[in-house]
Amino acid sequence: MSDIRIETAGESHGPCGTALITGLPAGIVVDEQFINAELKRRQGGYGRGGRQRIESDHVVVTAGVRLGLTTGAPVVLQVPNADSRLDDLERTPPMHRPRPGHADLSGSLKYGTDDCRNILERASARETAVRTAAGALCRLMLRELGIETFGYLRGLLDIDAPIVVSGDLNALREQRDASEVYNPDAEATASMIEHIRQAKVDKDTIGGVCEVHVLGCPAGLGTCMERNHTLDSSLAGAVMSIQAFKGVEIGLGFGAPARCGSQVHDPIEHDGSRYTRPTNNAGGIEGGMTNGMPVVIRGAMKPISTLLRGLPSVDMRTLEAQQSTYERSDVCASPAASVVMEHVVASVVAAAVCSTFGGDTMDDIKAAMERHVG
Ligand code: EPS
Repeated sequence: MSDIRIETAGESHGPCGTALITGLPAGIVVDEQFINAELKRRQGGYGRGGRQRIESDHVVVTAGVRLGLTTGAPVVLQVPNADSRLDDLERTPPMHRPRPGHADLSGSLKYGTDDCRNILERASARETAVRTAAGALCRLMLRELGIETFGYLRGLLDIDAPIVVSGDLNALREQRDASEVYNPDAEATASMIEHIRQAKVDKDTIGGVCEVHVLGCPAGLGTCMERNHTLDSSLAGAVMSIQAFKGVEIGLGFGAPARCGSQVHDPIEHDGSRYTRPTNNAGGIEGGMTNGMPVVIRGAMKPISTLLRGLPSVDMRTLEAQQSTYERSDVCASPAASVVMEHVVASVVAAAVCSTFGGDTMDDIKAAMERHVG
């Protein structure tokens, strides 16, 4: 039984981000163009800062792939940083005034220093570039198995603009990608852009709610046997690991306790060939396992903690009250976070597929899935 694991390394202004992916089956077609297109999408979105004009993210595959196919060996992916300057003390000086909300203070206390630079470099959301690349490789695997993901920015501040994810997924993707905030709805897009523009004027920042749908999952991914391996706990843990994410919901999520059971649980029907549900309040997961309906998961991203006007803080050398340091940053990175979340979710689903149907090769997995579905 294979067990996909992804580890990353790299600093925001180091030479590159690196992902080590173990447990992938042999035979995944590694379409680098697809991975690069997703990296480009992650760089976009209204509200991004100056860094994205410097970077031109692309993947470099350095292990585990031969002649365009995974070999079953550990895969190493890298995303180079154009803005590499970690040891240049003039351009990357020590930082002593931690930003409330960032890892600066906790990390500096943990590692016994009053220079927040080491921790902020590693905590930076730049790391999500290589995590997206790893997730895109997992998506390539899922696609071959008929499993598709779709992520978008559902809302921010007072805007909640859910969309129905069904029908022609490619047409919906085109609509989403034409939006500067990655929401297919034109009216919602305009309102979100206006909020972000105003935050920029106010020297403030904005978070958002990202939603990801996974379509085509067979029933039974995940488990209820070992509680720490339920699919919902794995998904929640992975989504919460994305920088600045503070909340996760599956299906109705925090809305479920506001309703009685008869208004929550999705009736079970059978159409002669398969079980169906007229509703999907469970978000496709019951008992820690997929139930055959689309998996629907939301993540709440807090506003970026780097504010142009700073926030009340303390200089760690003198312990005097000071405004936090301003480091170049984004006003809103939630559109990009929706891309990251889509790929993080894809990695978890790919791992669940491998542990449920796993073998050494894609052919093994396909055969096991056919037996299961058929
Ligand atoms: C980030 C700070 C900014 C963002 C960065 C996340 O980087 P810089 O300090 O170089 O301007 O641009 O995000 C990315 C680089 C990226 O590719 O997403 C932070 O402090 O988390």
